[in-house]
Amino acid sequence: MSLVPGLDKFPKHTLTFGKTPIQPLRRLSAALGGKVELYAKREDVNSGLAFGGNKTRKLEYLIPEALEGGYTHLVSIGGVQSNQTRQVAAVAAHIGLKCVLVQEKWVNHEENEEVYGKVGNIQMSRILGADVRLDDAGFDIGIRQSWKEAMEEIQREGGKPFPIPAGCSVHPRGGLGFVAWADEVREQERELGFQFDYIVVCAVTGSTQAGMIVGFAADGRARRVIGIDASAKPKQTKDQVWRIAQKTAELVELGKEIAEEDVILDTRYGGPEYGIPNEGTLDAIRMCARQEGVLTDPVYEGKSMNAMIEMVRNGEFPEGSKVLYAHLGGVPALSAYSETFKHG
Ligand code: 1AC
Repeated sequence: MSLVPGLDKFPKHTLTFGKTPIQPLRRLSAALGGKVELYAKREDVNSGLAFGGNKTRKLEYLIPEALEGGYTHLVSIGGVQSNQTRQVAAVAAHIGLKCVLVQEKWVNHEENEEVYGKVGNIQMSRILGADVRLDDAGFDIGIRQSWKEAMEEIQREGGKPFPIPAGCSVHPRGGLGFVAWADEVREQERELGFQFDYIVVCAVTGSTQAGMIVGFAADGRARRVIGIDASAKPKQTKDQVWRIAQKTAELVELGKEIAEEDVILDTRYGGPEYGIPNEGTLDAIRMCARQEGVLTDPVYEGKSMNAMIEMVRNGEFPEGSKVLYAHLGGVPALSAYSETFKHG
C-alpha cells in the first residue's frame, strides 16, 4: 500500500518488469574504505523495451492517457543522445503508435561528431521506427518551439499528437513514476530489514528527483534525496525540480508542502557542460566498472557515481551510512563516447 494517499487513483500501463533489484556494491564500498555501505537500485534493467530506464517508469503513468485519448503519435524531445527519446520510441512501437522525436544539439561534442549522431540512443530510435528530426538548437530543459512545430505539423496532417516533454518532466504526471519508486524502496527496505540513510540521484530535467522527494516526504526523508546536477545549469534544474515536486505533491494529495529546502541539489559534479564528462566522471565510470562490473555513462550516472564516490572519500556520509545510488539507465549513450574510452 502506498504511503502517498492519492497515488493509487492514477492508472498505470505496465511497461517495466516490476520491482527493480537493489544490489549491494560490496567491492566498491570496500575500495572506498568500507565505512559506508553502497547499494544500487537498477532502473537500467527495469524493462525489456530497448533497455528501459527511468523514463520508461515515468511513461507508465503517461501512456494510459495517450491510449484512452485516441492519439496517433507520441512526440518528444531531447538531445541527439537522449535516453528519453529512445525510450519514447520503444514505447510507441510497443503500443502501436507513431513516434516523432526532435533531437537538438544539446552537447558540444566535437571529438567524433560523425559517430555521435549515428550510434547509441539515436541509432536505436531510428531502428525502432521513430521519425527523428535533428535540430541545431543547444541545451535547454524548457519547452521548445521545434517540439511545438512538430506537433502542429502532425495536426495539419490529420493526426493527434500526444506531447511528452523532455525527460517526461513537465508533464503533469511526469513525477508519479518516482513517487511510486519511493514506495517500492520502502517495501524493499522491509524485506532487507534496514532503511537507507541517503539516496543519490542524477538530475537534469527534474522529475526523477522531484518524484523521489515527494515519495520520501511521506516518511520524512525528502532531504535524504541528494540530487546530483548533471545539467551544468543548476539554477534552472533546481527551480524545475522544486516546481515539479510542488505540483506532484498536490496531485497525489501528499498533505504537506514541499519547501525549497527540501530540494538538495549538489552542483559540484555536473561540469564542464551537459553531456561532457570531466576527469572525475571518467575515473568514476572506470572505477565502478572495474570494481563491480557495472557500467555507467558520461552524461548522467557517471556524474552521480563520481559524486557518490567523492562524498564517501570526503567523509560526507557519517560512518555506517547506507547509501542507495539510483542507476537511471543512461548507458546506451556510451558508444557515442568511443573516442573518450579508446584506451579503456
Ligand atoms: C534529459 C532528459 C534526459 C534525456 O535523456 O533526454 N534525461
